[in-house]
Amino acid sequence: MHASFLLSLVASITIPIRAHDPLSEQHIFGQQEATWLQKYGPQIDQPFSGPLSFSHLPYARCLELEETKFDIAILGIPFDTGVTYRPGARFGPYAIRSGSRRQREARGYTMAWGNNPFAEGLKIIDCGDVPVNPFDNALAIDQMEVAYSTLLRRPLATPEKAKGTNTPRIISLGGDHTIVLPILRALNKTYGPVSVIHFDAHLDTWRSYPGGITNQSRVTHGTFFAIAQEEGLISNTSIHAGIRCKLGGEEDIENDEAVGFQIITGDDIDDLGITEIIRRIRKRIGSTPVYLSLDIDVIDPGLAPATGTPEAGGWTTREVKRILRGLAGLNFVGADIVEVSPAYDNAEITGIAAADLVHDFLSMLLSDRPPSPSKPEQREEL
Ligand SMILES: [Mn+2]
Repeated sequence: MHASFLLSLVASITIPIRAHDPLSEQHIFGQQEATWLQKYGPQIDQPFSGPLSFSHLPYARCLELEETKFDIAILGIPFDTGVTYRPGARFGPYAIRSGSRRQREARGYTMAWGNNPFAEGLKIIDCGDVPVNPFDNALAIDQMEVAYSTLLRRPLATPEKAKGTNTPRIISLGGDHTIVLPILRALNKTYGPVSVIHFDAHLDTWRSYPGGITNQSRVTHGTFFAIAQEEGLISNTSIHAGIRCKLGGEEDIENDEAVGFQIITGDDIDDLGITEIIRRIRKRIGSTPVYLSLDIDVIDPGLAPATGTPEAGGWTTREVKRILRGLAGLNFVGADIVEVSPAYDNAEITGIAAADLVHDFLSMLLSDRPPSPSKPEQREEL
C-alpha cells in the first residue's frame, strides 16, 4: 500500500479537534502564558514522587514542634547498635516509608478490614525520626525514652473520637528490637505494666549475651524483654507468636516463662491454624493494656529477606496479616515493627511488606472488633 494513501486514510478518520472545547488538546497546549497553578492546579504528589513520609501523611518534627497534636503518630527510631548479627536496621524507617509510597488516603480502603484508617476522622501524622546517638547506647536509649514519653504526653488532636483515653498512640518504625526497652519504660509511666504480643522468630527473653559482663552490654535486641521484666515493665500475661529459632536448651523455655511469656511456635500455624492462634492470643491478653511488637523476621526470609537475624521456615505475610485482623478490639497502647534492614532487601520486598503491616496496624487500632471473616452470601455466588 502506498504511504501517501495511508496518511490520507488516517487523516480521514481523525476526529477534528474543536478550538473552543476547553478539554481539547489544541486549547490546553495553546495556553503558553498560563502558570502551572492556572493551567494544571495543585502540585500533587504521586505515589513515586514527593518528600518521604509514611503513606504520604503530613510530616512534622513533633519532638521539636511542641504544639503539634495527633491521635496516632508514626515515629521512626533508627537505632541499630544493639544487634547480634547483621547491622543496618537504622535504615528501617526509611525503607518502610519508601515501601509505603503506594499507600495513601485516596487508596486506603481494604476489603479485608472494611475501613480506611486515614478517613476515620482521626489525625494520623508522621512525626519523623528520633535523632538517636549512634555511638553511645546508654545515651541513645535515654533519647528514645524521652522522645516516646514526650509524644505520649501530647494532648489528643480529636479527643471526642478517643473512646475514653486521653493518650495518643504511637506506631514505631525500627530500628533493631532493643528500641522496645525504652518504649516499655515510657509506656510504664502512663499505663503501668503492660502485656506484650510479640511476633518474632526469636524469644528475645535471654538474660544476657555471652561475654557481656557490664550492665550496658546486657542491653541487646535479644535481651530487652528480660530486662523489662526485671524492671517490672511487663505483666505475666504476654505471648510470643511465630517462634522457631534454635535455643541453648530447654532452660531457655523455662526462662522465657519466668519472663512472662507463652509461646506459639512457627509450626502452630499448621497444627493449630489461624483461628485457634487468634483465640489463644486473645485469651492470654484479655482486657489488659497490651503492646504489639512485630519483628519482621517472624515472616519467612523468602518473603522478608531484609532483616538482621533471618530464620528459615517462617510465616507468610498473608498469615501474619490474618492473625492481626483477629486481634482488633484488644486494649492496644502502641505498636512497632522492627528489624527491617534494607541493605539485604531485593526489589523492596521487605519494605513493602512492612509498610503493608503498618497499614494493618492502623486499621487494627481503629477497629472495635475483628472484621467479619467472610461474606458467605457473596462467596456462594462465585
Ligand atoms: Mn526480635
